[in-house]
Amino acid sequence: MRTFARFIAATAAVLALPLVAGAQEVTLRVVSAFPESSIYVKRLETWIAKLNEEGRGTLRLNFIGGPKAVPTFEVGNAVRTGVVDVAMSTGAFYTNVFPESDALKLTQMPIAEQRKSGAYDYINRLWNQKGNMQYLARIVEHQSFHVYLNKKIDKPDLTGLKIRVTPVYRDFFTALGATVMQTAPGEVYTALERGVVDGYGWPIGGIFDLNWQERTKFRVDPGFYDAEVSLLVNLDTWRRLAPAPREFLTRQALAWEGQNEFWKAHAQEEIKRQAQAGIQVIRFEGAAAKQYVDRAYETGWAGIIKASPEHGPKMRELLSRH
Ligand code: 173
Repeated sequence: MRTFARFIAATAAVLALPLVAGAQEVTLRVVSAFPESSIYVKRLETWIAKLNEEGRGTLRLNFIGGPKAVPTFEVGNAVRTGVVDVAMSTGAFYTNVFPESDALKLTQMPIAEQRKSGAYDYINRLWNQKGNMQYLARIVEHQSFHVYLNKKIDKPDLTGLKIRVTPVYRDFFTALGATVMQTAPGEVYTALERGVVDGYGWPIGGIFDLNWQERTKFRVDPGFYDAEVSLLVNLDTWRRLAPAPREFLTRQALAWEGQNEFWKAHAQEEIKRQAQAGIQVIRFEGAAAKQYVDRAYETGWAGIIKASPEHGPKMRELLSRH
């Protein structure tokens, strides 16, 4: 009996250990909604390696993998329910959790400014309430989106073209006359190869990561919006974290977010690389260019406001250049 009591006491102590501050290293499970060959995941892995090195005894991130572990459009729900603790994703991939997520593509000021203006706090409260997520850091910005095509156009009109989309581009490309088809990034190459689509939406950087340059003839300029990729943490996990690992994770995430100037240079390199790969630029100039970009924001915000009459207008006010 005494042995049994001791066994119970010992078991309880072991189970209680992670709750005791500083008692044990905490391990969190991380997934990516982007494929493992993408530059976003390369940077994620570099960040995790450094974090694990510096976080010995405090926090460890265990990278489970990309869409083979959790499919792209399921990652948001996996974070919401706590199936995973941390995810790298973009709002367009979890509109099935709450539709406001897709508004982050429409931000017209850097994340550093959003943190100062109160926009970040508004976003994070919404992500807490509607997604059961902590919006930890935005680790991609300064990357405009573009339409890439295999058929030539000479004005902003996609009538008769089938274009691969995510929610990012749906309203804009539809307004331009396109027939749209949604796929995860991992299915773009096959869709191009089989001629199922005549083009696709993607940021200025990253088309080489899955060899799409082999199946791309044109890029349309100018770009529009600003690609957003962020780190999300399940809110229960976040609240359960002891102060030391939570502060450590916050600091590491902010340090990564602070490196977003990288994306400006990367955009320039990718433009050169696309030209070298033979991708031609279809460029709208002057008033046509302005009209094109204005149309992108108008249709983008109209979509967000329609889906969220409650938060859409406030988000537009907080996230637009005035
Ligand atoms: O898959 C996509 O085209 C998409 O929505 C996206 C969003 C952010 C970065 C890269 C792609």
